[in-house]
Amino acid sequence: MPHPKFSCTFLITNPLPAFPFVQVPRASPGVFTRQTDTMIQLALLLLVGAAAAVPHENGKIVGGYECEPHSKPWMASLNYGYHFCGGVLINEQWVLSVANCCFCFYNPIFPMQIILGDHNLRVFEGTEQLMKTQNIVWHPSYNYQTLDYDIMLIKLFHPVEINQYVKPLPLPANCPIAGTPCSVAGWGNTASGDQVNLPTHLQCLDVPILEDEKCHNAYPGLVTPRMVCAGYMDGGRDVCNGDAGSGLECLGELHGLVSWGRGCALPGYPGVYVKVCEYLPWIDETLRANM
Ligand SMILES: [Ca+2]
Repeated sequence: MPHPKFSCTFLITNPLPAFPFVQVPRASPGVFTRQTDTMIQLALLLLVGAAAAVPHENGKIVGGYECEPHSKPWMASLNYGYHFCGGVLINEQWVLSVANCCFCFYNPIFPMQIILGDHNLRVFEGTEQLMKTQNIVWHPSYNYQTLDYDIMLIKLFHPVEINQYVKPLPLPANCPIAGTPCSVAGWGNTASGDQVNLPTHLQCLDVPILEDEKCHNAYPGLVTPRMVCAGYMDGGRDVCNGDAGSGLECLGELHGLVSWGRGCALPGYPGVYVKVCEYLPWIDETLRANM
């Protein structure tokens, strides 16, 4: 039986999570805010173009480095004229991201675009492919409070042109093993505390997969079998707001998607990622049902 297609207008009837709970989603600080607790307020702010005035959380890829340009050709920017989340190109017409990034409802006048092949967000480099979305499929079990099943698929309006700048990342053959070296990239905030410093150039960070035991100890009762931790227990290096939906690449495969965490780069609180291997049947079914 095909999974139901969830429209983002689903959000209209669902208030934003009443923060604080420990699972702070890592969508852009301009979009997701601890202080704003109703849809209406946030929608109005965005509709009047006041996204920059929305209070922000701390956030970023912390402790990373500028990626070699176009070394992550599957990297997508979910964009409303400003970057707010990441995504991963998994074939010529589909991008995988996290459900907590789905803000397509908020700005019907300027619908979400997907930008591929980018490095410097502010400068046209001739490598970018701007895509409209044809369809967005949330996981039907997505829970915005626990962030379980935090995954969504975006079908692009047209297939991309595959080249050295735009290329899909293969889905994983198996589930990730602790200690595996991985890397993650994003245009999320690079400042800490209450500062905001959105980078123009794509930032990279190398992170190992962590043992499940460490992940559960860091977030007792909050880590489901569909989540995996990656990063460093001593803090200092992590992903953060604006990096949500970015892909965790391990040995040439997509093993995770940036989902949530407590703060960013705090000692004892590593990043929590969607464990992509758990969703292979759903991805397969969804793609086949939406050919
Ligand atoms: Ca650019």
